[in-house]
Amino acid sequence: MRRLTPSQLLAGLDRREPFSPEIRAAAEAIVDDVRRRGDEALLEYTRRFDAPHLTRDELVLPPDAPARALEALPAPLREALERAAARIAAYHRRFVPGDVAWTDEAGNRLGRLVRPLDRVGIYVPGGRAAYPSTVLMTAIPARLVGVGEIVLATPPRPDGSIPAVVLAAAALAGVRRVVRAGGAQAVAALAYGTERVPAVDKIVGPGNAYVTAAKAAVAHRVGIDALAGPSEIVIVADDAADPRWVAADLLAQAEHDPLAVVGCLSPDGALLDAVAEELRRQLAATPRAAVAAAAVERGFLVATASLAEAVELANRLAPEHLSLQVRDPEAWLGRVRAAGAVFLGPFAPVAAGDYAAGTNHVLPTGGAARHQTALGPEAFVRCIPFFAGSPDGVAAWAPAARTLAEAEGLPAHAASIRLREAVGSGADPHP
Ligand code: HSO
Ligand code: ZN
Repeated sequence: MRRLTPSQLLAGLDRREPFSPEIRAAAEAIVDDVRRRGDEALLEYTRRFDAPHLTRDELVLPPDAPARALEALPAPLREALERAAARIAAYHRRFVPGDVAWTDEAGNRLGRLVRPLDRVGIYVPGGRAAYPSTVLMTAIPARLVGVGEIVLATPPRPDGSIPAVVLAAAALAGVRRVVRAGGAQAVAALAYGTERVPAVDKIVGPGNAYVTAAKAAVAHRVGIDALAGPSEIVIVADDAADPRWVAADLLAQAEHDPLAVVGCLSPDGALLDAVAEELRRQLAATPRAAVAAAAVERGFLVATASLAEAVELANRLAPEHLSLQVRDPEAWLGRVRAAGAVFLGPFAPVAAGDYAAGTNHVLPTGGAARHQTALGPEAFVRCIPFFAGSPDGVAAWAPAARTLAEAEGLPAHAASIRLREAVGSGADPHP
């Protein structure tokens, strides 16, 4: 870990672009190709990058595959998925938006309809890891608002298979259509549709740089969630924090990615020393040391003048995960202005939120928490404003609207308004 002062930390914030120009070009070429050649291109790329012997008919799994995987899953794993799913659903249910309508003082009706998206694509990363938790985090909020269909895309393993635990999570979350494809080719198929893959309205879920670049390339056509970068954790700690627990939480984030951003801010220099020592110890013993070491090396320990300064610094970073391991975390919560998600106290490790606390783990990274929100039910709806005027209500809006139309030099606007004013006042609108 690097020891930095607060100003060094802010000056050296090397928040990288989520993808390089080379990756952008490669992803765009794949997107174009899949757009033009459909399943044929999708299959070619899937064979080249993931499963060499996959056939065209295997691109999409039979609709009962998730349910069968769930049936066959060992009970402890099934129960863990069910427990996590129940907690995620219970959390997100509270944020399901609904229609709002009212009548103003003049008798006009106003409001906003909320309608679920028809079809959503969720991208679940593959590679060496399997992320059933990401299936739950993306599909459950979509289901809660009534999305018509969820299409899951995930890269197959070399033998063409999809991990059973991913399929089982899909079944629990109500997903029946699973596409065996990943990378930019999967994003393109979801965005444009192919013979076997239906086009969706929005694509969500984290992926590697190619996936992210492909999402950016199709963003004019479908909705996308945040452009995900490497995982991040910032821990604000005081002398009440246990350095072993702080180090463990830093390491848990570091094992995601050599580029993960991990850091601890504290007014207590002795605590920072202890965290550094613990990290060395735990890193030596952790199975994923090869991945974690790089992130830890680039990580930061920052001594601040006060706890208030540490929290303020965290706001400036707007990290994906903010962990407050301080004496009275709730008292500091009010000062948090920008973070993907906040974890309070020693018994709220970020890993709780990764799986089963209930909060979502698809969170804005790279400082996007300054303007973006964790994935949730709101991400899967359209909000449609409506206005229903009445003759008596015209006086409340028409003079102001007509005056502004005239000021903008739009006489046809003004004329359309005047017709309504004439009825409202009882004068003949067609003299
Ligand atoms: N910490 C990751 C989510 C995750 N962790 C999935 C384990 N599985 C999000 O930054
Ligand atoms: Zn994680």
